[in-house]
Amino acid sequence: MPWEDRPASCTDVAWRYSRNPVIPRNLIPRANSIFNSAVVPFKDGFAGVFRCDDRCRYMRLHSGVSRDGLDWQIEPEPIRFEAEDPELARFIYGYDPRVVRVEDRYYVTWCNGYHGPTIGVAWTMDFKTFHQLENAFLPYNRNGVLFPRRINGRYAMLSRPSDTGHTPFGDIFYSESPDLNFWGRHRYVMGKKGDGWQSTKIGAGPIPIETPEGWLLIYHGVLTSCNGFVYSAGVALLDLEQPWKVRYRGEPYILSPQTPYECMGDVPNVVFPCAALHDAPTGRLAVYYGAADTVTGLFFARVPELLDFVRTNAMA
Ligand code: BMA
Repeated sequence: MPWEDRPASCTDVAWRYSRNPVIPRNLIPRANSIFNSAVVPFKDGFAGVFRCDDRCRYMRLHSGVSRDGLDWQIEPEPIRFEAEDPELARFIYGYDPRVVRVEDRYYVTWCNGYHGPTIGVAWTMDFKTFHQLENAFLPYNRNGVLFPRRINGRYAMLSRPSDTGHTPFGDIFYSESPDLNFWGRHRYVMGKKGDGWQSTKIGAGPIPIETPEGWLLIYHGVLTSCNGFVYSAGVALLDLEQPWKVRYRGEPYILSPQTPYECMGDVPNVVFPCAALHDAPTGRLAVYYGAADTVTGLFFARVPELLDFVRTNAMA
């Protein structure tokens, strides 16, 4: 998987790939921007689902593959989800995908247009054919993030109920399903907090990472500045068997928009993590994030250091 050691000059818990952005905005023809995208290990390399906004500024999802996680071949044509029910098959828009392997298949969740944004769900075995399931929730909802295994026998998902627009609020909830069709047993996980980087709204980022101490969750938090929203990333640790219980939540962010490609673009001042590759034996973590709603960046961290960070920087 992609990896660079922390530069000698850096004391932060997360550090950027030296050749960011890892995916430029124009990697495929007719793309306006490629960001907020998700990747997983696949065969002897990697595969992913990418948010590509086109030059009509329609929000589309494209599949892609890579041998090294750095150099990507993204399909120039958007994914055509297969759905038996024509009600579901009519694709309106899709954005901010997450991808996870659960048991024998790969699941994609995304923000799916259905009378407003809600959480679309599909599965694939080969990243070529995608079978769409029912939307998980009623509109309006965003940031649907599946856990990588069943918890207490049920599929589990984090999500963030929202509104039709650029939602000025937002808390993370947990839901369960016996079959990925019917979702319920909704539980509150956590909401906006304090006066700082996560004081307006929050949303789950990459698939939660299982550790002996709990689920490590990287999430985004939003500050409303006099000049608009600022999106940063932070970490929390959720209970392993009851993930709606927050064990620790870090007070400082781990990444905020600071480089030119994070501060300048179609939407300035945004870092928006959607995927993480984890090498359990070494603790290495490579996190893919959207930058300024324009390009895709990569940052690195070590899971044991993030666990230490969340404990020693926990909020009351
Ligand atoms: C959110 C989503 C994201 C986007 C972010 C910043 O509401 O639309 O796709 O990255 O706003 O514009």
